[in-house]
Amino acid sequence: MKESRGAREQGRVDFVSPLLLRTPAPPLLLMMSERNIERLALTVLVLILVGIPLAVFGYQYGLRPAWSGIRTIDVIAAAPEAGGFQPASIEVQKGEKVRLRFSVPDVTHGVAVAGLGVDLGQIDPGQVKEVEVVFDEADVVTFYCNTWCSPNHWRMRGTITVIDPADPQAHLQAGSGPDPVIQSLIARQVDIDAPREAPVVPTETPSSAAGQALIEQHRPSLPAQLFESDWLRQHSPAEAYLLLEEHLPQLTGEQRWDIVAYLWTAPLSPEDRAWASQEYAKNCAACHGETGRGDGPAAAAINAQLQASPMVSMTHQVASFAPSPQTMAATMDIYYAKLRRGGMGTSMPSFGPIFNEAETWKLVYYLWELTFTQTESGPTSDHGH
Ligand code: HEC
Ligand SMILES: [Cu+2]
Repeated sequence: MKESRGAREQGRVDFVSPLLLRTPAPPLLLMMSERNIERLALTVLVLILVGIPLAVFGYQYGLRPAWSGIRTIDVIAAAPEAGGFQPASIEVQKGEKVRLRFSVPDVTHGVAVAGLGVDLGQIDPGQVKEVEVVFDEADVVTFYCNTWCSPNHWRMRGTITVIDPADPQAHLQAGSGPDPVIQSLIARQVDIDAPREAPVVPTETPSSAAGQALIEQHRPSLPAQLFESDWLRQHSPAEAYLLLEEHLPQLTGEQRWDIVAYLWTAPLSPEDRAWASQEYAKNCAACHGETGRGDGPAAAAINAQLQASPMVSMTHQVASFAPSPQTMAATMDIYYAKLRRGGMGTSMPSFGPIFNEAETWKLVYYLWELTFTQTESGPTSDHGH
């Protein structure tokens, strides 16, 4: 009996078809035993199953980066309990183009890079998203998750250190100068965590449109401070209300609140409102609620934690921006400072590394819009009407 070559190498003959013996030049496959055909089939299958992904992988991670000349930095984006961003600190050179590629193993996250306007949107488990970026300045830039992913969500941050080879210390100085607003609060000895209680609170939803008309009508007798942005940032709505009471005793309480509502919501332009409402929805609403009433889905758990904590002197719950003795005694610069610094062990995150000064102001103005556009029947006051 004639043995096929493959079979002899295996040292045994399994089966040879009688047909084979008569075929003068049998094709390779037909010359093999059935067992070896199985082996070949298996090899081909393994090649397909492993080889193709390997080729794709090799292309993505080996060839493509090498061809494009762009360094690819792979970052796993996992919830903080599962390790957060890995790696969480990245170093790049000033002017270097890098590809940041985020993959998500656990739950949906959102990835944004502060200061660059880069927002990759939501990334679902198993999905990969990437962005090519160039950093022009020596700096320390924060990248962060902007989709609520876990109770520790706001800890999900990482940094990109941009090193200038010509000045390797430059990134250490970048953006670390004192914030003039916070300096001014300190100089005026304003404790941003202290309890606040305004003597006056609106009882109806004020109308900023009516306020604007009243301002035009009474312009000559209105105190000049109300048109100075520094004064407005450093004083509370209640203080403005009382100032109006002093200068324009003929107005009703409601009319004074209309004027205050106009002054506190006027700084926000339509474009800024669009930006701020988007960022608010992504970064704040989970705690503060969609309309700023302190009732976001994450609020209950945080409130329970705050109430149980002996450390917190002032706030025992997620802030509501509804008109109240607390909000009517708040100032724009207190909100600004809270946003930049964060709370003191209260779960209010620090947004200093994420939003720059101008962006922080937009968010602050937006909060006042939330305050003055819908009044919930809050505490009433004898000054109110
Ligand atoms: C993880 C929950 C959480 C998120 C997210 C969050 N906050 Fe807060 N925030 C709190 C808590 C709790 C307080 C109250 C304690 C405090 O003032 O530190 C607070 C307080 C504040 C205050 C101070 C209010 C006052 O009366 O002094 C401001 C302003 C504020 N948040 C704005 C924001 C903005 C804007 C965002 C989004 C960019 C945001 N917060 C995101 C939990 C959160
Ligand atoms: Cu998250």
